[in-house]
Formats: sequence, C-alpha cells, structure tokens
Amino acid sequence: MKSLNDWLKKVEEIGELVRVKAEVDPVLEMSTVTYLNGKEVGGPTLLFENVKGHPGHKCLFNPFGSSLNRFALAIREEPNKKPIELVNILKGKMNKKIAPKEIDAAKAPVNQNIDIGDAVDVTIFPAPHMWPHDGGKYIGTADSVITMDPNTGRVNLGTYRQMIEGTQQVGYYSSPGKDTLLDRELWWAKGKPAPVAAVYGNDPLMFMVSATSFPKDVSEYEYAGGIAGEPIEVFKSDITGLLLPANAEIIIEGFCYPDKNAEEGPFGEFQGYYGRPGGPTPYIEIKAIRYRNNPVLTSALMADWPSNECGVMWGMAKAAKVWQDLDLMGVPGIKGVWSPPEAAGWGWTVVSIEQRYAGHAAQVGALAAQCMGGAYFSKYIVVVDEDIDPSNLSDVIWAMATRSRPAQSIDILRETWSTYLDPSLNPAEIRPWGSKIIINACKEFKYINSWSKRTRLSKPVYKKVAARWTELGLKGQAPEIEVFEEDDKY
Ligand SMILES: Cc1cc2nc3c(=O)[nH]c(=O)nc-3n(C[C@H](O)[C@H](O)[C@H](O)COP(=O)(O)O)c2cc1C
Ligand SMILES: [Mn+2]
Repeated sequence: MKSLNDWLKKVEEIGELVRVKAEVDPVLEMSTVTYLNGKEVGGPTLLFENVKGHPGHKCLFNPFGSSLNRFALAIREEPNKKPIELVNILKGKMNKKIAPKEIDAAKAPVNQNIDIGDAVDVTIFPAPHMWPHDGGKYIGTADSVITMDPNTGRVNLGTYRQMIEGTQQVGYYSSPGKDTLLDRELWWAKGKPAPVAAVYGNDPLMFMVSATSFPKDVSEYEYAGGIAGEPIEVFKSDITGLLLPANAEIIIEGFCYPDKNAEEGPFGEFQGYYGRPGGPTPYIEIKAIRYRNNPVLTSALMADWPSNECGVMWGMAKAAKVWQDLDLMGVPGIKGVWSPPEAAGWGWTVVSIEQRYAGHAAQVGALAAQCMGGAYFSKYIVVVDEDIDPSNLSDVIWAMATRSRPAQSIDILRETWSTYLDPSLNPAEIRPWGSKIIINACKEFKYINSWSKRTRLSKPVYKKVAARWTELGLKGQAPEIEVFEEDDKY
C-alpha cells in the first residue's frame, strides 16, 4: 500500500467510503455534510466527486473521522481490532524507523501534471470554506508541509493549516516552537528564503505522522516508513531541493520570506472553537504545482466530537506515545493507555495498571500527566486498575465513582503546558499556561487484600448462557466479557 488510492480501495471494501456524486458547494456546504455525516460514531469518509466549480477534481473529507477501522488500515493493519490492541500495535511500530527511498522524478505519479511560474493557479483545487467565521478557503488541513533544516538536511513533515490568499499564495500558520517555524528561521538567518512544499492529498499515514510531534532531529518520513514497514518513495525537487512524496495527489512548492506577511485566519479549530482572531502571517509564494490526473484533495474538518478529524487520529497517536514514554522510563505493570477521542483527542489520558507496589498508581498518574507524549493540553489524567478497559469510558466512570476517594485521590498540577487554542484560559494573554487534575481511581493499595470483592460472572455459567442466547429469545450474540470470578468453585 503506497497511496491514498490504495487506502481508499481498502476502505471501500469494508464499506466505509461514500462517494458523493451530487453537486456540493465547497463554501460551507461540504463541511456541513461532513459534520452531519460524522455525528454517527464510525460513520464513513466522504469523497466529494462533484464539487461545484471544480470539474475533474475531488475532495476527500475526514479520512479517519471517528473510525478505528480506517485508522487501522492506515497503519497497515486489518480492521476490527480492539482499541487498546491497536494502540499497543502502533506503539510497537513507532519504535521503528526506515529511511525514505529516492526514485526518479519522472516516475512519480504526482508529476503527471506540473504547472510552473505564471501557469500556477492553486484555486483550481476544490478547497473548502468550512465554518462561517473562517477567514477564507483552507486548502491545507489534512496536509503535510515539508521543510528542511539547512544545516543538517533533516526533512520535516508537519500538518499546518493553509488558507488560499491568491492564485499563487497560501498563508501558512505555525505556532511558536514548531519544527517548520524553526526550519524557516534557520534559512532566514542565512539571508535566504525558506523552501517549502505542501502536500494536499496524501496517504493518511503520512497525514497522521505529520500531525504528530516526533523528535525534532528525525524526519517524519522515517517514522512513516517504520509504521508502513517499507520505505516511503520520494523524489528530489529541481525547484526547491526538497524530498517530496512520489505517490501524493497534489503538491505545491515555493518559498517563504521573512518580510512577506498577509492576513490569515480565523479558523474553526480542533477544540471546536475559533482560535486566534487572525493576523499577519508568513505565506508561501508558489513557484510550481504538481498533481495527478483528476487529483483528490484531502480535507480535515475540525469540530466537536465525533465529527472532528482530530479525535481518533490524535487520540491514538497520543495514547501510543504516552505508553511508549512510560515503557522507556521503565514503569512496570502498564496494561493499556487511552486518550479518549471525545476529549478533542488530547484533553484526557486514561492509564490502566496492575498495581505492584505502594505509590505505583500515583507515580503512573504523575508521569502520564507530564511525559513528552502526554503533557500538551491534556487536563484530566485518570489511573485505573487492570480489570478496567481504559477505552471503555463507562467502565472508567464506574471506577472513578466506586474506587476513588476525592479527598485523597486527586492531585492538581498548576502552570502546565497548554496552548493558545484553549478557550477556557482567560484572559487570552495568560495562555498557554494550563493546569491538570490527576485522579487515582484504583483500589487503595494499602487495603488491596481486603478490598470489597467485585461482583464477577462465573465463566462456566457465562459460556453456557452465551451458547443458549438464541434459545433464550435474545437478539444477536451475548456480549463479550473479559473479567470473570477467579474462585475455582464457581
Ligand atoms: C488538521 C490539523 C491542522 C493543524 N494546523 C496547525 C497549524 O496551523 N499550526 C500549527 O502550529 N500546528 C497545527 N497543527 C498541529 C501540528 O500538525 C502538530 O503540532 C505537528 O506535530 C507539527 O509538526 P512538527 O512536530 O514537525 O512541528 C495541526 C494539526 C492538524 C491535525
Ligand atoms: Mn517534526
């Protein structure tokens, strides 16, 4: 599997692709259809094949949406995996790195069409205007922005929103500290314009690695290769010198200058609110566009759950990284980590552990709250015992209600790492300072041996009943149960 189309074929096979053949307006209408369609958890991804004013072009909205199956396919796994199983698999794959493979530019499908100089017109692509107060059409959301560190040659891929500002100009917003911003400043410090490319239709795996923070000195191409289990095919651009993905749908390329800014934003963001009010922002002066015949633009609607493209994608990546961090620190007994997509992808962390020693649960809570993979934006960190599935919020709430002791089990961390996009922090000037609550919802370890026994089903009786489900006049199959009575007498 190498391309968006390869992935789409698999998505269609599992019945999670809807091709919208009726004409839809890119201004507010595509995003409204996507929002409403996304209200059902696991709802399909939408391929708009007839976008008003853009014959021959298509727009794919919310490739992941709220579907774990589509996420599984993107990381080269079969669908129908249990949530924590999938997080564990992703954690394993994040440990691998494979360098990209350079191929001949003439063989790259994205070079089927190349428009250069005066021929460049980025408005041919069906970029959506998503929310009423957005500053314009956002061509770049489910994108990968490619830059290079001029000193080391490390190529960075990051997802940054991009607003169309003219036929040869897209705004390119980066928060402080992000890799793309550091790269472009290194070019500017040398007195040179920063070369930038942006991929607007991509294998969703590339989108996911671009939207996730990896170490600054390693290329996201290597993580994508590691997760895919094979190198990503790239070619070297003769315009910017950047390594570009050969199998992409659409790539724009150009340069960014320190003294060239334009108004950008506002934009309806991942938390379900408009972020900063707008303001002067650097832009890319586009020198070339490359695209396949009848290309597919990928778009990500940012919204409240479950219509948010950042719920499952960010939740999965964050959970895998927190788990990896806890492993690297040598913390034992971790049974699972979950970052509920309901919480704007990043707002909560739940860790389930087998308690092994005094203070173990408190240690896990504090580390999960503040490790690199978990610290940003998350506000609620809950630690539960091993019999609780952290991905099952009903179980988690039950554990909080029955095992935590609010007077003893809750800690608050202050002045923690948050974001200018957190609408709860006011006045806005005090951002990005946040706070966090750690809830120990485990059985109190001091009394673990005498703790009230949980009511659990007898396994033999469960099996008998499950086998008689239909005979009993009940619909479907008996639900799967993970936790059973351990006393052999039953
Ligand atoms: C749809 C989408 C849009 C995003 N837009 C921006 C943006 O405009 N500016 C920004 O700084 N981060 C944005 N992010 C978050 C970055 O992609 C994320 O922090 C990523 O780690 C950046 O890459 P880097 O780690 O290589 O800097 C966005 C993420 C998503 C999923
Ligand atoms: Mn990076």
